[in-house]
Order: sequence, then C-alpha cells, then structure tokens
Amino acid sequence: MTEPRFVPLSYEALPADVMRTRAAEFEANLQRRRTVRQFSDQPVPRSVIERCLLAAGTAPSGAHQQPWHFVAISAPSIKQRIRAAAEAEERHFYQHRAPQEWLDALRPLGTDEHKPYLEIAPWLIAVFIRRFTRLPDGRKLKHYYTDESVGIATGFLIAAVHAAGLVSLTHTPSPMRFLTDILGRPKDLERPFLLLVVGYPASDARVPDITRKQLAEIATFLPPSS
Ligand code: IYR
Repeated sequence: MTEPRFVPLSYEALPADVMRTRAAEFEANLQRRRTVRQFSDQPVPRSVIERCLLAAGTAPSGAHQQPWHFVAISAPSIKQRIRAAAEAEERHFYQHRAPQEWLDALRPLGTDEHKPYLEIAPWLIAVFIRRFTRLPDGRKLKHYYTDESVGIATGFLIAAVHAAGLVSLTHTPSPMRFLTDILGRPKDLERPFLLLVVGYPASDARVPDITRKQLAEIATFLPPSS
C-alpha cells in the first residue's frame, strides 16, 4: 500500500458581498442555459470540446477513481450509424414501449422518434460509466459511486459547453447498448450513460415555453429563516 500524501490547499476566501455577486452571476448565466433540439451544422473546433471535457474531468468522484470515459464524435459516418440505431430504439419506444403516462409527460417537449440532430450537430459526446478498470495482471478493479460520479461530471460538461457559448441536448436513447457496439467500448468494464449533442443552435431554433421551479419548491432551510 502507498502512503497517503497531502499538500496544502490552494484557497482564497471571498468577502460575503463578493461571494453573493459571484454566486448570482453564476446562477444568472446557468439560467440562460436551454436544452436545444435544433442544431446548426456549423463546425466547432475540437480544441473547445477538449477544454469542456477537461472541465468535466474535474468532477469529484468516488475514491477519486474518475470513472468516466468520453467519446467525442465528429466523424459523419459514425454520427450516421448512431442516428440510425437511436431512431430504431426510439421508434420502438414511442410506438410500443412508452406507457401513456410517459408520453403525456413528454408532450410539452414535443419530442418524437426523429433525431436528425444526431447527424447535423458537429459533435456527439457519448458518456460512458467505467464500472471497472482492468489491472495489468488481468484482474478487474471495482469503482465506487460510479453513477453519482459520472452524473456530476456530465453536469460539469453541460455547464462548460454552455460557458463556451454552445448549446447541448442531453439525449438518453433507451436502451443504449448500441453505443457500446458502434464505439467499440469494452462491454465488461463500461456501460453507456448518455449522449450529449453539442454545437450551435439553428438560426430558427425554438425551445419549449417552460419555467424553472422557485427556490422554495426545490429547497428547505433548517431553521426555516435566519
Ligand atoms: N429518449 C426519448 C424520450 C425522452 C425521454 C425523456 I424523460 C425526455 O426528457 C426526453 C425524451 C427521446 O430522446 O426522444
């Protein structure tokens, strides 16, 4: 076993008013984020995607095992295969598998089985959960809290894409096993988590007219006021 090593924390405390301003600016910027389903085919430099992925990789993770793997796809032939496979699954979902209650919940979003953006958007980022790592001696090393860790990393990724001035769509085709096959990921070590569609919005993009819950609906303070 290696001995734990510690180094001093790099940290700068902020006065309360600066803290409030920064928190408010951060929130205001995230309030402008919208999930978009109409993309432009305008290319996005790979260097931007690389920075967003590095931001995602700063997420906290169980035992610092960083159990994520991102496959960033701009190759048209692979996007085409992903679109075909996703639309086949989604057709089955919308026509047979989804209970009426689920279809009713989706109605305000106007989604259906057609996913042209999977080919139009310049980047697809397939996020995989690494459940195990293969050790040099062939054994599998288990990772912990992988869903939580990759969920947090994906949140960072979505925020980074927004901060870069791009838009994204969190796409969760179900089942997603086709991503493992098309992208040649190791079945025994990883499973697909979701597919993030990234790019510029189409010039005529429209988004559902929805609002976000108020603070009192999403949070409870104890004691109630101070
Ligand atoms: N995966 C399907 C259905 C879908 C489900 C939820 I929950 C959404 O928030 C949006 C869509 C699709 O991509 O159309």
